[in-house]
Amino acid sequence: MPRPRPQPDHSATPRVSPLRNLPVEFVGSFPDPAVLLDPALPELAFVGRSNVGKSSLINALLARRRLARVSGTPGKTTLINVYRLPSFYLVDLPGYGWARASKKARASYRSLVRGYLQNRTTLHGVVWLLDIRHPPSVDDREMQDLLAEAGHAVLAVITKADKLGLGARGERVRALTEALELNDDQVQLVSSTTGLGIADLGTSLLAAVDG
Ligand SMILES: Nc1nc2c(ncn2[C@@H]2O[C@H](COP(=O)(O)OP(=O)(O)OP(=O)(O)O)[C@@H](O)[C@H]2O)c(=O)[nH]1
Ligand SMILES: [Mg+2]
Repeated sequence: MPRPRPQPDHSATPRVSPLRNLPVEFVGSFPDPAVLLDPALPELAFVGRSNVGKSSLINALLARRRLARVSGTPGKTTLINVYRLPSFYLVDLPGYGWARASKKARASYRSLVRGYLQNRTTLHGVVWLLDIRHPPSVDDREMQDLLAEAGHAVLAVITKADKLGLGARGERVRALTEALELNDDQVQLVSSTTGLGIADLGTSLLAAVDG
């Protein structure tokens, strides 16, 4: 039987991220969730399990290849990394759920991320990343509770779409949306590798800091 020919992935046709032409500057890496940023501007925080693709997504949104450090080794980032755009900050929080982390490292992670998400008055929205291939983990559930408690606007971003075929993608997005009790308009599918969804996400982020 002839095998079906691979179809071009039209859904991945890149449009341009509106963040790509904005000047951006790395502000620094901070251990203190109460760090004062000068000037005080709205912040958008990126959270998700280690290796989910946070740093890759920040690079894709800003169209900078190596601004945020992408690591093959999970659990390396234990600090809050801050990037300044003209009218807001992007904040790359350390990833959770690194299996080999020590008890002490986990506790310090928790207090850093909790402290940041619970007390930050300049935080305008949270971008919560989930890998398309995995059901929500125990740590994802803990983050879900923390986000609900903190009451921030949350945009769930499902990452690494390119790892699955088109049919499987739709199914996984539906399953994750349902499992995490999200609204459809809170969910954005992306691939930092192909550019899928990056322009739409950039548009949503700009709206979140402007609104
Ligand atoms: N195929 C594919 N791989 C990706 C994508 N995004 C990230 N990756 C890969 O996933 C791995 C982890 O990516 P990072 O961006 O470092 O993930 P992170 O969430 O910042 O990880 P930590 O900083 O350790 O929490 C790297 O090997 C990336 O190249 C994607 O959209 N598609
Ligand atoms: Mg990272």
